[in-house]
Amino acid sequence: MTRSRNPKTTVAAHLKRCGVPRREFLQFCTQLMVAAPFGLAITDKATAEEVAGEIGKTRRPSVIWLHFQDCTGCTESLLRTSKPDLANLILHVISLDYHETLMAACGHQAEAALSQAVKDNAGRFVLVVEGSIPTKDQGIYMKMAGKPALNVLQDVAAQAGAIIAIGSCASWGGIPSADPNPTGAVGVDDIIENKPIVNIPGCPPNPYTLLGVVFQFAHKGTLPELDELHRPKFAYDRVIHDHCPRRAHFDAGRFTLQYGDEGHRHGWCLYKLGCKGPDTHAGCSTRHFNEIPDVWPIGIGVPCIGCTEKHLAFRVPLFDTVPIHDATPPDTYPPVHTPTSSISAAGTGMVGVIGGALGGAAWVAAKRLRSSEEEAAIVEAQFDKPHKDEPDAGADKWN
Ligand code: FSX
Ligand code: SF4
Ligand code: F3S
Repeated sequence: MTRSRNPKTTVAAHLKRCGVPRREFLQFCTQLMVAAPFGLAITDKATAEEVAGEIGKTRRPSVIWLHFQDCTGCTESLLRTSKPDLANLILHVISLDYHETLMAACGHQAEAALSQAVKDNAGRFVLVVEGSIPTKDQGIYMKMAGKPALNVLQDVAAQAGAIIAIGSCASWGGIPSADPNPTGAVGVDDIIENKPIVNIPGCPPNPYTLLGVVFQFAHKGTLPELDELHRPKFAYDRVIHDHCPRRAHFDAGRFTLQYGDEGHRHGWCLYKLGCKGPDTHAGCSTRHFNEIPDVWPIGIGVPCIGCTEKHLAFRVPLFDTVPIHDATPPDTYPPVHTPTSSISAAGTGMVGVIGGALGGAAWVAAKRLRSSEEEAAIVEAQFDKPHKDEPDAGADKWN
């Protein structure tokens, strides 16, 4: 962890002091722009330079990260990038002030670190919650420092500026809440009220969605627009099926029927293996994991299980199919196969006329271009010439 002693340190000042090359920071900003091309105030800029300018002057956001019932996959997806420098950079741009699996401290030292981090950043830190919270039997199925984890969450959340539930477990229970849900596992918003909560479901989710929300909160004090499940719209506004590379096979009716069959080897659609892509809102089909092309479930040949949807993953059996809502049936294709016929003599003549007309139009356009260039030169010359009434007429404007 890279704990900042000065809570007012900006991202740019911290990176500079730590010797992080600006080029790496620009690459990071480019990734953020790709993850959130619209709908996020922090990336709503024309270039990565401008995004870097905005993020650079932001105070490093204080993040306190608590673990509950989880597999640590969300943390892994944040830090197991294919480029070690990037993981290092992420730990520089945010101030990760408490994270059990990344800190050296344990026992009493860890407890002291948590209360110190909360005290130092009260009212402005972002609380990231990973994992579901057990509520059955007064929450005794998970304890932290001798207290039910449920109570630790309530205490820390009361001091937070905003809360992000990272992963499907923290959003609505995830795997631990699968039937029969022995621990009474729930998501954060079933417990905490009167605090802004953003759900970033996915098992695991894309880490850039988290970073985008953290920076928007740190920079503007606002959260991005959310959908009815409190997911940021910029990352969950469309279904996987809309941008799936196997969509052409779906439309053509070419389906994998079992793992390892001919269709599977040819990369055909996985719908009949239970792919939930047509009913799952997420950006996985365009924003892959670990910065490696095709690293996402369907890219490696397994169906989407709908891990970003409350009603799908760990609720609907893996091989069950979902209803198709908005797919374009093949019979509405544009007429790409228009019937062709042999060209008649009259037709050849017509082609000649059309060709001649196009050539003529090009010649006229060239003439127009030439004359407009000439016009531009005349206008330019007039602007360059100082007006006789100007006080500094004739003076060198660039001295
Ligand atoms: Fe695991 Fe996180 Fe899944 Fe859950 O991600 S990847 S089980 S969403 O809480 O660690
Ligand atoms: Fe892709 Fe699944 Fe849709 Fe097939 S059903 S096109 S594999 S998202
Ligand atoms: Fe999850 Fe489906 Fe993406 S299973 S990771 S939403 S492809």
